[in-house]
Amino acid sequence: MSKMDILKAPFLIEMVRTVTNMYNHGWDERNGGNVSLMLDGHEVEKYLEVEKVLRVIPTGFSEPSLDGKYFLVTGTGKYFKNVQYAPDVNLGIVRLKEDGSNAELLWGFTDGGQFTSEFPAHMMSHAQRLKVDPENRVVMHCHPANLLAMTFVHDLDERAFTRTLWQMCTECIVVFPDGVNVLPWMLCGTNEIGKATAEKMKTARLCIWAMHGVYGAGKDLDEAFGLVETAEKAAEIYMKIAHLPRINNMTDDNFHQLEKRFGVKAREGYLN
Ligand code: 2HA
Ligand code: ZN
Repeated sequence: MSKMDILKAPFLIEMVRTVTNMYNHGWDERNGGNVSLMLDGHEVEKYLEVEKVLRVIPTGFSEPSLDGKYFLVTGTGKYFKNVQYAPDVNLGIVRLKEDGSNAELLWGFTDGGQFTSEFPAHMMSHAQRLKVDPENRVVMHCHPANLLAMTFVHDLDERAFTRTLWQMCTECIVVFPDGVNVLPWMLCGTNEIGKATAEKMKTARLCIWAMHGVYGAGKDLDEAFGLVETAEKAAEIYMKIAHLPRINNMTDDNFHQLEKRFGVKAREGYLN
């Protein structure tokens, strides 16, 4: 059966649009940031001969629950700025095998490149999110300036950090009632930060990497993007007001009203 043009695949178009938008928001300078989207094997088969493996790339970790899963992922050293002009160079489609210790390249990375250096953090986060939310498909990492700035001047305690963000925009508690988790500074690109990030993904879809950036997860690219966008907006407001006298505040009573109105439940113990 002849295959359809993968450049017209809705998942590919959406990925290109999303990383372009992330770049345009200033979240992904140079080669900063990385995104992975889990694909349905049957969907991939419409576009690719899935038996045709171009290369096998060792991953350096084991994640048995993802064995056989397909991912569209951004490449290491690649600039989000350039993805729209050369998706086949800057993106790749891989299928994990041998308990996730190897990745079969099925499409992309045509210059001989490979997936993001943060592949361990992405895959471990996917595995963890799928345990708590079977609908999860996306893990997104980027460097939004205000969230990053906030990690220099705000207590990194997760409850305190979350409550501050919630207080900055009415909609925050509705968009991320599970709050944000925070990792202290750690060396990026390692299995250690991958494991630590995945552990944080048990209880929230957002994980801040102090002095580095943020991880977001969601059921699709829009949801993950919107999550990061909302948290970053809140951080922006915080950075505008943190040094000014505070005259008005959102209260815990306001939060309880929002919970009721929008049918969300704030993270256990995070409201007074
Ligand atoms: O270079 O953002 O964390 C991509 C990154 C590493
Ligand atoms: Zn980064």
